[in-house]
Amino acid sequence: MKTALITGATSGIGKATAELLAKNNWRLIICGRNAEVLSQMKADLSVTTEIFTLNFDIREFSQVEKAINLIPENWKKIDVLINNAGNAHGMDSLENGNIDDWDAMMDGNVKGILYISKLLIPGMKAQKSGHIVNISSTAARQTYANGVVYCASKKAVDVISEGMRLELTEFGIKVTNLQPGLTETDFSKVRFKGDEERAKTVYQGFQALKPTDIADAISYCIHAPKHVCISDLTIYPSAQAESRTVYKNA
Ligand code: 8X3
Repeated sequence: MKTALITGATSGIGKATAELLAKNNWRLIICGRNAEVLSQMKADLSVTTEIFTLNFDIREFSQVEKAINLIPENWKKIDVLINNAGNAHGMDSLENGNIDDWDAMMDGNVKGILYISKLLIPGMKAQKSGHIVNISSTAARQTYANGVVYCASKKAVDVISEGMRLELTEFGIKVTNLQPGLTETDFSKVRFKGDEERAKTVYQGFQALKPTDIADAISYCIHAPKHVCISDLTIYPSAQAESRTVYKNA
């Protein structure tokens, strides 16, 4: 039975991925900031598989380190790390940008991936196998006005994925960089600080991706044969060609 560690597992793409992998017989270490949701998920998913939960904020290295140190011996062989945690905060021009929003995006989307990967890579290298799946975004492919810092944080994920591949391929570790387009989760609600009406406008008039669509893609990548590495994967809703138009009036 293989083990996957999923960050940001309590909602959206992370939760859908945990649910799918649990069904497919993976043991899961599910991580997130919401202790209540984590324990509910543990109760629900333990019916089908073994679940270990880690409650921490990925933006704080000391918390990440403390959490990783809590992983028991019999859970230490991690086959797949899914770096899913991340969010957009605010939608502003650079001159009007909120510094706390910028810090939250850089700390969560960029440094969070670095922190947890730094701590788990040694184990993967020692076992000479592993797979790291980094959830980037189509925002890394095309910058849009008023989302520049978010786009930059996701561009950084692309670069980190490429760098990981350069450093880890020789150790039998695969790296997948996955760029989802508009996916209907709490993403826009968080970006617009709880403004549900504004969040809904982003997904109006077309069928956005569902978190389960991305979970399916992650599952495809991590179930590929040993000699196959899906290195980069971009997924748009069929109705989306780019993001600039979508966010022009958001
Ligand atoms: C999510 C995709 O286009 O909303 O990262 O930035 S987009």
